Amino acid sequence: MTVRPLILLPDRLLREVSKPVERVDDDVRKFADDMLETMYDAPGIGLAAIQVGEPRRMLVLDVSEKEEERDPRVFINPEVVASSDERNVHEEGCLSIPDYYAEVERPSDVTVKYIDLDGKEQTVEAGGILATCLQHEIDHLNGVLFIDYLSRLKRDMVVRKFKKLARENPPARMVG
Ligand code: GNR
Ligand code: NI
Repeated sequence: MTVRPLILLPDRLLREVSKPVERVDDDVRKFADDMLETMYDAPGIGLAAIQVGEPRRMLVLDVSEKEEERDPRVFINPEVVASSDERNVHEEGCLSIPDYYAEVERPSDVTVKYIDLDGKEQTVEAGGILATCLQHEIDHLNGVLFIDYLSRLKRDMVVRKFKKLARENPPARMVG
């Protein structure tokens, strides 16, 4: 297992629409392991593949309350097939937008269809933080970020701040 570097705003990769996983093989399972290790290392409660630079429709999450009782979950080709009219507001953050948090309103409950690591189709009915996190991650697979739900003023302020940070700290490059 390997912790992979995180892609940060304003990297354009975060705006890519990820591609469906064609078959669940050892490469996919190994990549899911790397994603989980990267998520726990960060630490975060969810991670989409594009956040480590791979435009595949895969996400991992662990919304367990206690750190000792890990509950790693992997969702391949996930799709929201139903969402509640009821909405709730939750404070969100994103590993690709470090140290910025804002309230986002989303459907409180969603039904998500996905493929598991055995290649089997599954359905989960999610509420609470699981529903919020699944929607946040599935948005990443479509190139959507939580700041897209904020006012244009707030979003532009965040994007400008991260552009400035990127100018001041250009990414280290491999040499040789
Ligand atoms: O670690 C994370 N916490 C979080 C909190 C509220 C709503 C969504 C999230 S997901 C985030 C990790 C991340 O950026 N996943 O894409
Ligand atoms: Ni995120």
